[in-house]
Amino acid sequence: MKRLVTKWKRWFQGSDSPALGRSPAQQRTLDQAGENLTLFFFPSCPFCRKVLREIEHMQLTIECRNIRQDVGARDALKAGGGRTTVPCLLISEGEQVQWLYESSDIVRFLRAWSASVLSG
Ligand SMILES: N[C@@H](CCC(=O)N[C@@H](CS)C(=O)NCC(=O)O)C(=O)O
Repeated sequence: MKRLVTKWKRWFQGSDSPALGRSPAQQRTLDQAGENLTLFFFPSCPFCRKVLREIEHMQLTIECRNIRQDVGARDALKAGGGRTTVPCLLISEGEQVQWLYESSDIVRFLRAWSASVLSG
């Protein structure tokens, strides 16, 4: 849902991410790479809001699953990550998955990840 909202907003605003100096092709590359990332969160969590603000600011398209609304998401987080603490970023690279907890680590990862994706 969040992914759709972000895409719709970008379409409505009529451009990709001019403030970030990205071309439409770069934005598409980033959106595609973002399919390997999933954020587990709930809206009233301040640490989650910090990460969501960063995602919005960087105009990333990442699936965000609200564990308070989606029992399947909560169960997936518990089963995969080992606990239900949020925020948690699921990073999938082929067969390998990493469950990254800690909001500051997630923000640091997202900044480095987007720079790396865009640098090819
Ligand atoms: N130091 C962590 C704090 C995360 C945290 O305390 N999250 C709370 C929600 S605001 C939580 O998930 N608590 C429930 C639990 O740990 O199971 C961060 O910066 O991400």
